[in-house]
Amino acid sequence: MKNVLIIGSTGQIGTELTLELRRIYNGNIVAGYIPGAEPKGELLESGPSIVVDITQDKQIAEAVHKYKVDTIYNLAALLSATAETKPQLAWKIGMDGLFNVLEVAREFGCAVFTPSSIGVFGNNTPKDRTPQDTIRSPRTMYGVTKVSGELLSDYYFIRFGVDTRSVRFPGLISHIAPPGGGTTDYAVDIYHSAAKGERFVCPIAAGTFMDMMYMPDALSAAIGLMEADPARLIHRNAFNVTAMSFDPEMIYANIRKYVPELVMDYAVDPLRQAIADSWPNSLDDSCAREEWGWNPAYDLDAMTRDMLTQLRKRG
Ligand code: AKB
Repeated sequence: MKNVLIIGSTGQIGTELTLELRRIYNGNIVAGYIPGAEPKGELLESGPSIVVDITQDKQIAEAVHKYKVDTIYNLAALLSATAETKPQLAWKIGMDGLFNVLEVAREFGCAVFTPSSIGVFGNNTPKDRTPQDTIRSPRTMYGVTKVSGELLSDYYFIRFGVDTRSVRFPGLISHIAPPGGGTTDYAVDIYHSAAKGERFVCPIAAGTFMDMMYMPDALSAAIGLMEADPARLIHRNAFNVTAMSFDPEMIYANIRKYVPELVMDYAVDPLRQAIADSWPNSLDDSCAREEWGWNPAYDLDAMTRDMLTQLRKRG
């Protein structure tokens, strides 16, 4: 029996993670949301929900106390491109919010999962098969908050024994909730264009490789790490994880196997391109594989087939 609070339960990861946790555990799986982003449909009907603004420490503490929460999934964040346009808000949510979560976790003895990102890496990080332990000096506010978040989470583990764990997610691709404001969003948008029979205008230049992952694998990473035997964990905040690496031409060619009429043009967005250029081409995720058995199920082709099937079903 687990009692879990998901902060940011109506976002890209939270929408699916909350439902998946409700399928697995029979405790309270509580959907935390901010006013204006209320849960709807199955997410609303399948379990409890409560207003939790991550910048309000009392709201987090009240939810944890009320539902006897033992694990917090902290999914509140602005993605990379949005964070560059609102850096102050990105810090407030990413860092002040994380501090609030960690303090509540310390007080109530909760484990905490906070996603990190390939955004922790910067221009001077090795680009290919980027190692687990390497230079992390990003020049984006998103990256700065993610590196600081990794350090703060490790600090709370070492200093206070709070069971903090994290993965560095690559671009996440899903047919359910949209990402909104990320650098890797093009890899979601192209599937929507393909399924609707529309021309796709790509904001990222050909030849720009980034790591990516299909949402079912992202859920299994988040849950698998939180279920892992702590005695096996040499690292905690945060593990490199990846499932595939591609550039716009590769995903376009793969989708055209199933939608030959898809047309793609480029209109490169300088902000997103600069961020993408500073991120790795591909990650080495061998530590996650060795320490807790990370093993993704979807490659590019399997993801394409499932994305197109799901989007077509919806019409
Ligand atoms: C983004 O593009 O900002 C995110 C990420 C890779 O962290 N999808």
